[in-house]
Amino acid sequence: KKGVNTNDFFGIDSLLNEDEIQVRESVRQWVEKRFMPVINQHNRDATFPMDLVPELAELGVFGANIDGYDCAGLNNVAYGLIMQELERGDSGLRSFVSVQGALVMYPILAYGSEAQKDRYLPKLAKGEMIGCFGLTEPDHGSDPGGMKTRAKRDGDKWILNGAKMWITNGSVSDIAIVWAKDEEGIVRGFIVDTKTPGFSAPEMKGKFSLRASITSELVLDDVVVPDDHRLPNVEGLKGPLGCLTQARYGISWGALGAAMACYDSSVEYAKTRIQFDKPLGSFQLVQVKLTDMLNEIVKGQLLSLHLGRMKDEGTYTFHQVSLAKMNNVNAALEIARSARDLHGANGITDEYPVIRHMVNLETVKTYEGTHDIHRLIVGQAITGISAFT
Ligand code: TGC
Ligand code: FAD
Repeated sequence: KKGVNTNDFFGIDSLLNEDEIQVRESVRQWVEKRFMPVINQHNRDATFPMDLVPELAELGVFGANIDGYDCAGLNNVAYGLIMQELERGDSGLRSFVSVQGALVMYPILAYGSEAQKDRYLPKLAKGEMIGCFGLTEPDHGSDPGGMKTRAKRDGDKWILNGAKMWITNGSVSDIAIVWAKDEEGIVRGFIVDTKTPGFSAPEMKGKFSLRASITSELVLDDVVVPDDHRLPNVEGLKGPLGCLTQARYGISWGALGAAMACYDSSVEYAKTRIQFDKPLGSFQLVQVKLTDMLNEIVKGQLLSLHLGRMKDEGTYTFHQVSLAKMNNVNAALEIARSARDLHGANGITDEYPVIRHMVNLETVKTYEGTHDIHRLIVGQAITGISAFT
């Protein structure tokens, strides 16, 4: 007997327009054809396939929800579907694209001068320039407001000193968006050319998660930055936090892509792996596992889709984004763990994608605000009381 097609179990495609579906399919096909054949080797070697950057740019995925500046100008649902399909491949691939778009292009678009937008956005869209986002520090992760990195004004220049840690793409970037406090303690954003003397970005080694992604420290030792490289239109912590809202939105979709890859592999495995003379999928406990996976995927899709529509209308809040990131990443991690279990011993090898997604999702649960930080952000929305101060 055949089961029903669970690719779109809840008919959610009927809520998407043709353009959205087409974008999703073209990115899915690209990931399948160009990325899947190389991901295992990159994951083993702890490298990112930089040679694919021009093709990603050609696909239009960098800053895809930005209008103008050679960007694709897609709506936020199409953008989310891109994140989903990239992370169906690997969280490191989605990370590369979401840092470039949500954490580098977005702050330039939202807080930059016209000259900065003209100078950087088209090159970032075409992948001719790569950027990173430096907020986290060795001693300040969940509490970026405590950052120690300093920017001291010196005429029409600023002198930056400090260190950032866990910075995606730091070692392969041409520019870094660096957040630092000025002498009055006001957080400001700077576009730092990574070739500037005093700037270095040593790669961090030894990761067991997000291996196919470059993670670096940023060291700033008397780095001189002209004032026209400061982002003029924002000050305070809401600057970097506003960027995180963009990236967290994309992650809420992306995590579902990783979950779908684990679910698809599990369905196939359950149908073909025979134990006790029967396919695994005939056992009730295994069916329940598959049902729980599909259940969470469908709920997460509806959450992100509605959030995307509200984002397009401009009616969403960052608390809603926190809830979606929190829920979908947690669900994806549970799905990946369950899928790993269902694959038995095979589930610990990279012949199947599940263990790679599972360990990647441990990072996704931590970065862009940990699961518990998002619970507290929502808790603050509920009670009106901050658990942080
Ligand atoms: P708090 O007083 O709550 O807020 C300061 C100001 O910011 C505003 N705000 C936001 N604005 C936009 N979006 C958000 N998500 C915002 N959250 C807060 C807030 O309204 C306030 O504005 P104003 O006008 O009153 O000044 O600040 P707090 O210090 O108490 O913050 C606490 C907390 C926990 C919410 C915040 O610091 C936080 O989110 N912590 C988590 C840190 C984090 O997510 N770091 C991520 C680093 S980047 C990264 O991980 C990239 S991974 C990329 C990849 O590879 O994909
Ligand atoms: P901590 O803040 O030390 O948290 C440790 C634990 O304590 C967590 O469980 C947390 O939930 C809990 N905790 C903390 N505060 C509270 C509280 N008030 N109440 C209850 N529990 C609490 N950052 C960037 O700026 N740019 C990047 O590109 C970037 N890329 C990353 C890539 C990778 C692979 C990783 C792993 C991280 C990356 N990060 C990046 C950093 C990431 O955002 C931080 O790791 C994250 O914000 C958490 O900070 P932390 O690791 O210092 O953990």
